[in-house]
Amino acid sequence: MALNGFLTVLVRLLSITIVLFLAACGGGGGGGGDGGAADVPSDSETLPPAAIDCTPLDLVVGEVITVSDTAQLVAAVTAINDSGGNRTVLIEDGDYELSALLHIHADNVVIRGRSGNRDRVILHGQNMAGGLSHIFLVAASHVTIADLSLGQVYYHAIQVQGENGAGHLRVHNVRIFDTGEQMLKGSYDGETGSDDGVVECSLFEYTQAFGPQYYIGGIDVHHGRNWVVRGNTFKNIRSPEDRAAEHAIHFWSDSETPLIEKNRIVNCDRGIGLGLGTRGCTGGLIRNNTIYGDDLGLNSDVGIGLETARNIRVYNNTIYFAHDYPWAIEYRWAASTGNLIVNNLTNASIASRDGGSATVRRNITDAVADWFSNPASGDLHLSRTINAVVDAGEALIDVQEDMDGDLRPIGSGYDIGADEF
Ligand SMILES: [Ca+2]
Ligand SMILES: [Ca+2]
Repeated sequence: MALNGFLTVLVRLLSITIVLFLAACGGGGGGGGDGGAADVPSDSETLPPAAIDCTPLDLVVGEVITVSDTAQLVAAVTAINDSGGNRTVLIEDGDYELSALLHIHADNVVIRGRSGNRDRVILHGQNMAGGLSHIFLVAASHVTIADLSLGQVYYHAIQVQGENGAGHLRVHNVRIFDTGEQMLKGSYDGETGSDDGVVECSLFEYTQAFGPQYYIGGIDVHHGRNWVVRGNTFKNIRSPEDRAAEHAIHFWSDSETPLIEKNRIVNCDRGIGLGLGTRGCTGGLIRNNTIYGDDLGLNSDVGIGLETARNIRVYNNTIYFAHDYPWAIEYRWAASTGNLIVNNLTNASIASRDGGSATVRRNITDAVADWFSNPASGDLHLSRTINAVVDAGEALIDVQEDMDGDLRPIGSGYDIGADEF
């Protein structure tokens, strides 16, 4: 067993080396699209595949403070700030209604539910129309929030303030629900944003079929670099008004190199966005995500949108619309260049708009519902062997796994879309 595992890894490494060698020699790739080989992004090495461990976090930093009511929680955060950080707060199961936000401005802090069951540790305000503005306002580095639920606020459940030096936020196994604006906000001052965030294994949802207004979104980061967003679910982030909501996952205002993988997006107006208008994003990898939209949205919009986006890789995503928005993936504006869109499975077009350019190949854009296990619930696993899809993709060094963490075959036999069948 151990030897087999070792040999598998060895064979993989050798194969990767060969693929890299071939790529370096210009041996990879078919034709098509309006980009060129010179535009191929070169930062593959910085984004290795990584297994996602969604079990409750077993992380402690410094002294541990355990709290079991709101007053103790507020006092613990004050004590952490006063002591200069390096502390852990463990929150017992319970309902914690806050009347003021929790402002964290000391570094190296862990705040997490003690039981590990996020549904049993609920920090909340009054409602989306008033009362509490945030749960957490983070102006510090290396703050971890895990294993709890956050909701019922006027603005954001978490705001990480790049303008105040915040970076290395980690959000793990958190449920965020019913916020008046974007659920997790990364803010900036025009120059300095928050970098190196990790958001994983979390659920972002409105508990009703629509949010409270159009100015809502899931993760909304301005000017952030090197974020990782993986293994999350986003539901019902959509506008009740005649204007679309922001994306479930959105990096813009000169963000750089996000890794967005294995997320499931269901019934959100817009799925994943890199850039918007002239406020762009450079670098980044979007792989193995699934996006489903039913026909109830009032403003159903793009699945993956690249705007003023450069050198983005969009690989092996599956997008199915039950609504009639025409473009599953779009790359928009003349400033969008060097993008690579390969092995995606959709039932709507992949299209340039307003002069955007990309290399587009090996995608399928005419999927039908019964190819998928249970599209109405957002489950876009393949239901059976679809000949057009299975073993029909291009082997990609950046996509060694699928949405489930199953290894993809070496060299050839890649399936198109997020699920290796
Ligand atoms: Ca296969
Ligand atoms: Ca699979």
